[in-house]
Amino acid sequence: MMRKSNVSLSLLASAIISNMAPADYLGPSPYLSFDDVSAGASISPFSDTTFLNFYIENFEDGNLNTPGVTLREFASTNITTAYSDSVDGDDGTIDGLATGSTRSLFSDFKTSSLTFDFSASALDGSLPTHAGIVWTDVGRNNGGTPLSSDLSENTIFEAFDQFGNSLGVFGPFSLGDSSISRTTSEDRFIGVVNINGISAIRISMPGKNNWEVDHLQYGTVLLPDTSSKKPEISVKGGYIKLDVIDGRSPPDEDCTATDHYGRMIYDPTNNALFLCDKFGWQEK
Ligand SMILES: [Ca+2]
Ligand SMILES: [Ca+2]
Ligand SMILES: [Ca+2]
Ligand SMILES: [Ca+2]
Repeated sequence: MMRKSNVSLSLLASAIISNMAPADYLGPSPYLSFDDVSAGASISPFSDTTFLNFYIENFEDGNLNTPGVTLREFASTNITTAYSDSVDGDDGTIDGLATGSTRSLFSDFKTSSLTFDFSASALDGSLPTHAGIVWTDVGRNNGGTPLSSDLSENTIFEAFDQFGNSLGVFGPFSLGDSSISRTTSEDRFIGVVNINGISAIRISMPGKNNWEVDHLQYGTVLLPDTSSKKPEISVKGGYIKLDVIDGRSPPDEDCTATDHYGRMIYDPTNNALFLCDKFGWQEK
């Protein structure tokens, strides 16, 4: 599923990124749905944010195919539905379980990290300012219910800025329950906000190869113009043309008040430019 809210592409041009605030990591927080009211507080911290663009990949179509993101490692959605551990609400009901054919992204006994790289060119020209993912399950390596040691300080999160530099390692956190049967009260959102852009996020379970995530979500906010830019007038392909006054000076009374300062007029007979300042008309 793709979800997109697009305010205006033209607004993007006015987004000036000048604030150098550091990244803010979010979570881990309970997550049963992106914004279903019946999930109470267990929703995305991004659900109230206004974005220029925003996407959620819930893996229900079996693919990672929202725009502007690729997965660095190999992973799969082909986990049997007896164990596939989706976000609760993807089956339509917030009931403590991910039921039916709902899907997640599975490490497939191959990887202990999942790194999502973002591409600005596919996202209206800007990297995401907000990105997160929902951790949904861990089992024992190569299959079975987790050992108690599998549930302790097992998960870390890391985001990377617009240059690819790490914004710091977040965690480790102790996530998971003793079940691999699609329970959802264990599910946790982890995310990051970095207004200068996020080039990648990585969620890792070091040493683990049997774990799942869901609801990859990312978007870009329109930032207020806090720069010191001055208004300018420019004329492209033409001329700025002053009024003319022929062979005489402009009237003194037209250059007496402070809001007259800066007035100009041209005298072609004497080839003179008159500029009004606090001393009156000055001939240039
Ligand atoms: Ca799902
Ligand atoms: Ca459910
Ligand atoms: Ca779960
Ligand atoms: Ca579990």
